[in-house]
Amino acid sequence: MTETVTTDYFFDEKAFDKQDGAYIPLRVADAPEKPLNVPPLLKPDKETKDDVYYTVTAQAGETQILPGAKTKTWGYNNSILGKTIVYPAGKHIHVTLQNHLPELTTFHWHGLLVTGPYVDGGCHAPVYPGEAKQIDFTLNQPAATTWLHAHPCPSTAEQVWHGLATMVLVTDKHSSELNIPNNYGVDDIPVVLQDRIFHENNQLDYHADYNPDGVTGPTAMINGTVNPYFDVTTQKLRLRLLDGANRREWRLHLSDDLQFTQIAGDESLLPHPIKMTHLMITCAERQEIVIDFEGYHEGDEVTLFSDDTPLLKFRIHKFAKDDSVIPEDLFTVKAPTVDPQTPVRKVVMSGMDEGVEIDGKKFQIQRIDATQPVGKAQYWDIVNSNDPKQGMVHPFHMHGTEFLVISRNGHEPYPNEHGFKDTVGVNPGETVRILVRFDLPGLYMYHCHILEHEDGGMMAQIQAYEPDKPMPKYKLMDMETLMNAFAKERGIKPEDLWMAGMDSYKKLGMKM
Ligand SMILES: [Cu+2]
Repeated sequence: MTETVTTDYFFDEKAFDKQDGAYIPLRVADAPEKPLNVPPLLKPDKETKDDVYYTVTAQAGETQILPGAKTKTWGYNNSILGKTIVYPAGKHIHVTLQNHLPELTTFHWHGLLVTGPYVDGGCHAPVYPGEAKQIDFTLNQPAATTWLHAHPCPSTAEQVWHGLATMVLVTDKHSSELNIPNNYGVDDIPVVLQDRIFHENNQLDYHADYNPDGVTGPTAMINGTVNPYFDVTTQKLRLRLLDGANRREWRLHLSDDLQFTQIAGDESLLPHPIKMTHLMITCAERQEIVIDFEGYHEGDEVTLFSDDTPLLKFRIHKFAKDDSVIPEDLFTVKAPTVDPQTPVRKVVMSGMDEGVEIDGKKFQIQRIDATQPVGKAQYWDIVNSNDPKQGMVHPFHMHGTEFLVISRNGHEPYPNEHGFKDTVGVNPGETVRILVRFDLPGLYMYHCHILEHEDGGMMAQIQAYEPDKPMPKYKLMDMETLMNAFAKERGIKPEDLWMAGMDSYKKLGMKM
């Protein structure tokens, strides 16, 4: 086989976010370099042969991000972001969700195949301040880098901006036996890509920075660290990249145009490793890459960039020679078969700014937009109807399923899209066909993962049902209850409440 190395970003260059009005370019912060924060692993409360018990606490704190005053931030079992959670597939997992924040939140397991709308932690599953909830589940899915983030409507964007996002690693026997780096914190590290604006005294001010097309900031923050470096002590290093930004896409490449290898996407390893020099990641996507520092020596430095902005520096130390080869066969995708009678479902993401919609409608918390029988695969055509000249890439995300990317405008998907995914960037004017099967009955959300678009109504809900059983009725949240709770928690009248997504409905004269 001839070796192919991809040297472009796959995506249509004209659709990159640079052209959009909301876009703020990155620049290097005036702050000293600091070691990359590698979050510790969350320790289980208890573990037996078949069961694991965890407590996940959403809490407020202060974090030294920039020199001077600490920044008020939120996190999970930590002042910002969180501890990294490990869920072994097949074990019965029990989680206590505690809310020590001053306001309600939800705990959304982005990428876990768990039932909605409650365990999944979307907007129907609030945990109020001072309260705790218990959930439990068993994961039947391949090893993957997933994540936990807040998902309360219409305040997902603001709560994530404050820091509520952390990595959740699903592990299994197959992936742990492969010859790829998996020593957490040493040769296998999380890299959460985010950007922020810091105001007076290094504080965040989401309301001041609000933009309906997504909030960006000039300062890159990696795992909560500004101007980070990582001490490399092994020849090979695995990065678990997560675009945890509210709206920014990242166009990643290394100094010296150093080649790297992508081994995994959102929901699984890739069937085969893909060699590349450039990689674009859109909101909420995960890409795992392995960098080989062969040829570099103690004292050298390799830099990860987005466009021209350095994000993370790798300081090379002495390492043992590593001749291991990444296996050519990483993962076998078992694609579900589609009954030829099943029609193709079309989903249209339209609009920008306050006008964003799915299928011509804004999200309504009590409206179920679609149904699909459990176990029955269906093609979905995801259309981004934005003008190809001025539109945005909308990252389309689904809860409760892992899908396969079948085609882009009728052509082969990008080479690094052949594993299971839960989020796919759709170029303006493009139709992406995906293959969707739900294995668990429940109510699930699907939406654009630009968080301000999601809060602003570019979101819908689908009920996956068991065809031979009566349709379950779920107890759904209503906006009035949520708004009254937020107002009470903030000590203000409901009519004085400002929440990001509200603006988009108000501007169009609509009720949430
Ligand atoms: Cu969008």
